[in-house]
Amino acid sequence: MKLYHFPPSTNSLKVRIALLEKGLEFESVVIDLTKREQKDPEYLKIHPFGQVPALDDDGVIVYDSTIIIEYLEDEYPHPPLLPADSENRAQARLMEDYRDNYVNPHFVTLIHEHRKPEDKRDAGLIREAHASIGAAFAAVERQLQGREYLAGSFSLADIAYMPNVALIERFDVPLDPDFKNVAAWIERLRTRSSYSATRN
Ligand SMILES: N[C@@H](CCC(=O)N[C@@H](CS)C(=O)NCC(=O)O)C(=O)O
Repeated sequence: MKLYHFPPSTNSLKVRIALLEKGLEFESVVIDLTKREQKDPEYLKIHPFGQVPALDDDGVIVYDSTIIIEYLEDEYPHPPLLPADSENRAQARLMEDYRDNYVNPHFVTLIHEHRKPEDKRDAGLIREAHASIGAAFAAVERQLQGREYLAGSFSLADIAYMPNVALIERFDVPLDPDFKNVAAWIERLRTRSSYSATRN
């Protein structure tokens, strides 16, 4: 199995964490986004939209982080990373979708700003991203009420947030101290051995 990825990319990291949780080995092919390698004609044969991540599983090409981790779940069902019942599976997918559309984009802003020298960063954009992340996590706080993980048991939904959780720490993103469920969940996520992938 070959993973085409860029280590600082949150969507790439989401797939790496899923591979670790599944205990699957893979060959790493780094596509350097800072050199626009994602738009190389050869790579566009793998990922037609020129993005990371993409997976080549013995000739089966899959792209888009959410679709890749669903593929992994279908193809390598043990250990299971989706709940057994339809209601919680839907909850997991809804929370993944929420992360992809309403959480991760604000982290992409932060990644771009933090890549610049400190005096060139747009403080206004960073403030706005912090505020949007804070607001987005209010929904995560509600989802975690009475649950240890987003869909009950640990699932693909939690994996989707792990790269973002690591960036909260790295970029000092302030979260409302009243988000007690989120704080406890973050501690749970940090104890998983797959979380170590966020450190390299
Ligand atoms: N929906 C896609 C989004 C992929 C995506 O936005 N990848 C970013 C890195 S996290 C990328 O390749 N950016 C470079 C580009 O779009 O040219 C997924 O989940 O895989």
